[in-house]
Amino acid sequence: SVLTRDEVELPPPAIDNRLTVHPLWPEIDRISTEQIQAAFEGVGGEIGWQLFAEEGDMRMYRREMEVDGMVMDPLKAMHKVRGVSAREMCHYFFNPRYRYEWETTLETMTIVEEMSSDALVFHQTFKRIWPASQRDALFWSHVRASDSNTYAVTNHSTTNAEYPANTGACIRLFVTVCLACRSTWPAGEQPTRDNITTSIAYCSTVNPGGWAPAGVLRAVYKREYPKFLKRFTGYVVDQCKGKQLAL
Ligand code: 18C
Repeated sequence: SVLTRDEVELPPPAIDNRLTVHPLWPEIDRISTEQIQAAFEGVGGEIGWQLFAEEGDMRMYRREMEVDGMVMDPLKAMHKVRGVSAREMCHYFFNPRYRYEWETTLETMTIVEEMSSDALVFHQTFKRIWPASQRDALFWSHVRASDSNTYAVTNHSTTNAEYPANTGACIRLFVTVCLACRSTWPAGEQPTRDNITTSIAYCSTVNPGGWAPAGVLRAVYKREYPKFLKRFTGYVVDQCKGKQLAL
């Protein structure tokens, strides 16, 4: 059968060989492995995680953390989405073609490097939040399968001589994000759009990189993270409607 454009570009089921010879590979492999493992660990017994948003199956927790007066609260969110697979979720999160359609904090996005089919480097600028300076970020993004039902995207800040930090209007922020997804369906059945459920764990730590008023920052967190996760998952469900389930 003829493959559609989407099917060709779905996250590969195994690591792309081109990535494993890239100078960043050891770092990408180590951080992705750590992040994916941490994402699937619960927040239940852990001290310090406080629930700050809850809606339907979505739960968001944060841990208050300040380093030299700068807010760096780690965030952890759990969600369950019916009718889409882990691979589809990660496809829409990783592939830059869709990013402006769901990412509302974005001002500009540039692909700095295409390392392989499963790893890219991005430069992004974000909308300015008054009264702080505008922020930008430079990060690698890697999508991988852990097994046939589990896919994850990890984003982590990096450097590039052609994109130096803090030279223009923007302050460089530092980010570590992981979107880890696992699909399940009733035992003994074939997976379909009607019986598949994907559990999502989204973890994020953003270091604002320079002064930002703590109160404003925490208010932005509280508003923007739930908005992002609801909008992104809704977007993926809409995009997948009428398309064949991709496992
Ligand atoms: O993970 C997400 N998106 C990925 C693809 O873009 C990628 C992005 C990571 C960057 C996250 C940092 C975003 C900072 C945005 C600041 C400006 C927001 C403006 C909003 C106003 C309309 O991994 C989804 C990311 C969802 C982001 C939620 C917001 C997080 C807020 C963190 C604030 C820290 C910035 C400090 C700026 C100073 C503000 C006083």
